[in-house]
Amino acid sequence: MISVLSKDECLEALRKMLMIRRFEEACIDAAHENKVPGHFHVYIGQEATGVGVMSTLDRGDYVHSTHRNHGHLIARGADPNKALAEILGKAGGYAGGKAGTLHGCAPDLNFPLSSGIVAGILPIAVGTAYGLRVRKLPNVSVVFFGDGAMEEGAAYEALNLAALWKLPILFVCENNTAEVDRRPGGGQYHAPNMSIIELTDLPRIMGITTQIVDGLDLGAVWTAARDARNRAVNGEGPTFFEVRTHTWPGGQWPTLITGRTDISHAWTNEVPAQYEKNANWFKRNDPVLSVAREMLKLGIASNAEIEGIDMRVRTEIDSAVKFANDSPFPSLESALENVWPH
Ligand SMILES: Cc1ncc(C[n+]2csc(CCOP(=O)(O)OP(=O)(O)O)c2C)c(N)n1
Ligand SMILES: [Mg+2]
Repeated sequence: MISVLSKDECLEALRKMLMIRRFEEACIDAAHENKVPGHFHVYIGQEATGVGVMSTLDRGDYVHSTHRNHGHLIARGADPNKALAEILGKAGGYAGGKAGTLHGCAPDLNFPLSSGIVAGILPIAVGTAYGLRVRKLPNVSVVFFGDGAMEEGAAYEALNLAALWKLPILFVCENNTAEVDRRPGGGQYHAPNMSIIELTDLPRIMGITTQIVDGLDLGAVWTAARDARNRAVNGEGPTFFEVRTHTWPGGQWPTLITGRTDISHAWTNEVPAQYEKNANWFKRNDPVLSVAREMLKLGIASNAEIEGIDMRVRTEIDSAVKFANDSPFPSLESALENVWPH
């Protein structure tokens, strides 16, 4: 329930969620104009997770992500100009255009890196948590990763050490295939090779606190993350969340199969005729529309206020697109900067 947040927190959370949605739509546009080198992964459908978790964090906490990092960056407060420029490989990006989409980062926000290697980021995030412990800092390390990471050995080593040393870390496993049936080994997860039914069973037997959270419910994500952060800074060790969201019908390669988000669908409940076969997405599975509906129902914001937020977000993203397009590609000489001979 969103009512666990104050009115201002709700408005800010919706703004961030819309910012992610509009940012990703801009990335898709850029891809169709052949401006994005390589492929990329959008965060559409998972906005309440990144925003809910990030809203509970302190500036001193550290965030780590995966190949699907755009939403985490924006939720953490990254500058959309620099984030988009980075994705387009431009010099104005956070890493001067060298990191691209797969290694999204915002070092000034304690978001040091993302890893495109499935589960590769978990041991790094555990290292960060260990560093916080050694330095006796009252902060946490947070790591976002997909359900597919649970197939990888690196995930088990990371979970094991975090549990053994009771490290201050939040493992946020984003299962973006909540709609599928669960049968061991039956291809039920996005990455289909798990022999278990519940992803939380594994960390639980290691002694890690676990929770399954509905990724459409911003309030539930926020409450779970706040409690986990409190436990972690009080020395009570890690928490593992499985946050369940529904697969965005845009699929593997982003096409706007559900169209550009029309925020008025939150109150018209309309499913445009051309998207009828994805009606569930509009009615139930889109976290942006769900949160807007919840805010309307509780009287936290009016239609006009929500439209106003969206309008301001769209203006901001339009300038990010201009900034990224205008930014030059990195110079040839910069290829030799930030590299170490060995
Ligand atoms: C070690 C490794 N194996 C395979 C891949 C190729 N790969 C990229 S994304 C992906 C699926 C990951 O699924 P999941 O972790 O659930 O994340 P999602 O894309 O669903 O957010 C795979 C297999 C990779 N990047 N790294
Ligand atoms: Mg997945």
